[in-house]
Amino acid sequence: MPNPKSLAAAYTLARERFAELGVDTEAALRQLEKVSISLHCWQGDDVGGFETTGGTLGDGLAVTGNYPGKARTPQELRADFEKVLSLLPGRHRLNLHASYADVSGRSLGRDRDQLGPDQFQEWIAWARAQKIGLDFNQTYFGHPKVQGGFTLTHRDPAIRRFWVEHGIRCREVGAAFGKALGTPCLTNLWIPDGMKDTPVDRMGPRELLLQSLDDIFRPKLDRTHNLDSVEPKLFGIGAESYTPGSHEFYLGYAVSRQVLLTLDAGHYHPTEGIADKISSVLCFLPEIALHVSRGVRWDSDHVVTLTDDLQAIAQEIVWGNHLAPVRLPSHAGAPLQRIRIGLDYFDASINRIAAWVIGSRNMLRALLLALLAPISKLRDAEWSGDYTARLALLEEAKLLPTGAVWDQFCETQGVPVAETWLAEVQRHEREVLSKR
Ligand code: RNT
Ligand code: ZN
Repeated sequence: MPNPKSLAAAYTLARERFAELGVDTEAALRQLEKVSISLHCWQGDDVGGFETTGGTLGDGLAVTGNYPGKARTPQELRADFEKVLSLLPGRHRLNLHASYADVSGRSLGRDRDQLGPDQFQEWIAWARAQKIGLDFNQTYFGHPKVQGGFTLTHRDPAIRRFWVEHGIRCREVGAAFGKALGTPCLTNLWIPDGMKDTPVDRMGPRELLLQSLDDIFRPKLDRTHNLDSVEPKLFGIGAESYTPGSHEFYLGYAVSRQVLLTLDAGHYHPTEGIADKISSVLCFLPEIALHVSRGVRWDSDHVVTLTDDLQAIAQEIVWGNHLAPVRLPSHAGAPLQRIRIGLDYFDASINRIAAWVIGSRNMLRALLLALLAPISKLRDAEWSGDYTARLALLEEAKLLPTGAVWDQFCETQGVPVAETWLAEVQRHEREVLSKR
């Protein structure tokens, strides 16, 4: 257990040190406190969901590991998530998938093309009680109608229609979430469609996808309730050679239709990061979303760790001034949250609650590191062409006492400081998870 007196002393010294560099740690913590990350429900049960349609995971997604104690019901998943929230500073959101419809009763027998807000009433009531917002995703995997790996690009119009209906129904669910909870729901669309080997027709499936998407987005919904997003991916398991929904495809789609684009850190070639894409895309789109993930060798969706890639993403968000909502001259009305941060990974080889907590705390820590960087000095150096000073300061900043500021943040937010959250997760594992 860290000694509270030492923590307080460490923070005082850290605050002084940062002040010497022109950085106000108190202001940084006030900004960090307002950050709301959309936490992915699917870390809690290995992307299983609660349907009974007979599909199994696959379709480009793979979860490895069989650590005991996974959530088997909506009740267990909600309880686990509450535990996660209790270990994180700040107020965050939950990101649901359509396959997590709460089927206790009413919705039995409803297929994905018939879902509606009714199948999510328990989630809405719970989110309201927790005072958190919900985000949503269409589920285009783990279902018998994902045939040959095709959904919205299937050659059979009846299959495409089924999935178009699903797309529309989910947008309606998203709007119901947003309306009920008073915070817009991001409804994010990703499909697994693709080909294992070299196609001879690359255009055909893309034309079908374009048509299907236009059909899905045709019904106009109130943007204060629902925001639509599309998520590109360059490859997947069993789709190594061709993906109709590539980056260029969806970039063009998002810009021309003014929907959001979701950049997933694992969806590009292994050395290609998403950090540098953010400012490019924001020149053409008012708002985007992120799926912060960690691919190891491929889009393996490992728990987010405090890597250079993660820090580069956080720096773009913070140094680009995208942490808080802003008013854009081109957009009248309410200020826009230009970047919505979400997490996307699933590790079943370790305690799933710990996996959630580690990744979420790392996202916050990466933001804190960026908030505490001596950015005005760095900008001065860059703008005056002094790249020696820029490099020197960037490297010196890496060992500044950020940890003491993070501990202070956890302490004042009333959540476990430093590694002490782990003991709580271990206790919970002994008392709850191990009995499942
Ligand atoms: C898949 C996409 C997608 C999913 C989730 C479950 O490659 O990243 O976002 O991970 O929707
Ligand atoms: Zn993703």
